[in-house]
Amino acid sequence: MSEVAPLRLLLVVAVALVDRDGRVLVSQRPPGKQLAGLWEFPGGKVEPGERPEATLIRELAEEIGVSVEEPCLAPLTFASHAYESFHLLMPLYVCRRWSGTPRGLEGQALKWVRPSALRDLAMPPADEPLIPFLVDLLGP
Ligand code: 9L3
Ligand code: MG
Repeated sequence: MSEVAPLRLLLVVAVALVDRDGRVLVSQRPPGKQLAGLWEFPGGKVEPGERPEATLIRELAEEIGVSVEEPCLAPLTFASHAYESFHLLMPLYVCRRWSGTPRGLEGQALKWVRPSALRDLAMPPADEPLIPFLVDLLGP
C-alpha cells in the first residue's frame, strides 16, 4: 500500500474590489510575510467557525480599511494551489460597493489595475489563474 500524506487544507478567501472604471485593487504582501512582494487579491484565512463572507469583511477592515456589507460580495470562482506543506482552496468574490478609501493598513502598497494588466504583476500561484475570469467579467 502506498503512503498517503495527510492533507492540510487551508481555506483562504480573496476579493476583487472593482472601481467605477473596472479596475481591480491588488495589495502587495509586506516584507516578512510568506510570499512577500507578490501582488494579491486582498483576503486571508477563514478562522474555524467563521463564514467566508465574514472573513472577507474582517480582512478588508483590518488590512485595507474599507467597510463592506455582505450582500455586496458576489462569489465569482475558486482557485486552488498545492504548496509543499498544504493545499490552498481560495474562493474569489467580487465587490463593487464599499465605504472608505482603501489604505494599506499593514504598510503594504496598493494599486488599481485593469484586469489585463494583472498579467504583468508577480502574483501568488493561487491568484494568477483567476486573471482570465476577471478579464471575462470586466473586459481587458
Ligand atoms: N494567499 C494567496 N493569495 C491571496 C491571499 C489573500 C492569500 N490572494 C495565500 C498566502 C498564504 C495564505 O494564503 O500562503 C494565507 O494568507 P495570509 O493569511 O498570509 O494573508
Ligand atoms: Mg491576508
